[in-house]
Amino acid sequence: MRTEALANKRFQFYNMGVQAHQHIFARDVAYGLAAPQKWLPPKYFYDERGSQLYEQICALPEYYPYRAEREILSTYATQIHAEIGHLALVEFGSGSATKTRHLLAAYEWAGRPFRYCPVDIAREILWDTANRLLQEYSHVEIRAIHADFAGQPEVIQAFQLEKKAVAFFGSSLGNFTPQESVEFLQRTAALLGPEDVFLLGIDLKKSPAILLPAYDDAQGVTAAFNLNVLHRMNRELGGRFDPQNFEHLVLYNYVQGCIEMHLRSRQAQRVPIVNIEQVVSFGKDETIHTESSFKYSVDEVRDLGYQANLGLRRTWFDARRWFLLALFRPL
Ligand code: AVJ
Repeated sequence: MRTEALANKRFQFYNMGVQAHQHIFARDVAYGLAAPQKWLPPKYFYDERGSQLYEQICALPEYYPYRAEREILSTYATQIHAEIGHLALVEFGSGSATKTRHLLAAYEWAGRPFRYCPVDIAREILWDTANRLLQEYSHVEIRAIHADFAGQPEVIQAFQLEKKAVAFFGSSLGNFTPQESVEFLQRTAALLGPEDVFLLGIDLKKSPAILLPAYDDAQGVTAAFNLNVLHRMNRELGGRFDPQNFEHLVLYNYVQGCIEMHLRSRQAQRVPIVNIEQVVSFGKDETIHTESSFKYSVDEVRDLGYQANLGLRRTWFDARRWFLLALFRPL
């Protein structure tokens, strides 16, 4: 871990395990593309271009989850802040923190110093966002961690916080399988003290007539977001993918209760990836499964919590009840 020495006393930036990223990306690609159902971890969407595309997705008319959660955070910021009680706010997958701002504003209005501790895999966005927040909020003190927290929520121990509220917004938990979600929550719960809280923003089950367009928008931004991972493999791993030879595919998996995104090969083709000394063969219509986005019911969310020794204490919804913000406390 390296802490960058910065003049600003209100700001600390930690880099954790970032040097190894390229090596891990190569390993994950080699492993995923050798499987019978080819797949890639969705976290690799978020290079600089991918992060920008995700911001664009959030502005799409079809992509309701972002606005639904923002509605909840803006409508109930004061209530949520009162419930949390000015604890240091740790956020997994903070991104540009635009929704979180509503909650941070409630902290700021309290007129007392507070600590915001964002954790994200996208370095540029994390850095820029932290700097912007420092300018906007005079009472905020920021400690940021650049890390891949997915398999290791323990990275937040670097913050050395006695009491904290840990937030996981944006329905990002939905990218984990239910089994991975329970494990992530268990390991996160193990980091919580008796007075700490866990805040989870999660997308709820609803008709595929609403879900499918949210992941297959008319402007093709989500398609570009999906295809961007091919560009990333070309750039970072010497891949020879022609993105024109793949198409964006979205389906709702009723059995598992998740949206699935795939990249479908338009033709039979062989694609070299130089840096991993592999040639990947595709049949016509064969897919790479690039993302699952699990949708939950309120009961399923409560049950997820129980399995991790977290008790559901408060729920907040948007007006359409499409999205849930859940507050848990250790049991
Ligand atoms: C960032 C995980 C919330 O699953 O809705 C958006 C990512 N993928 N459009 C989601 C995403 C395609 C998103 N999360």
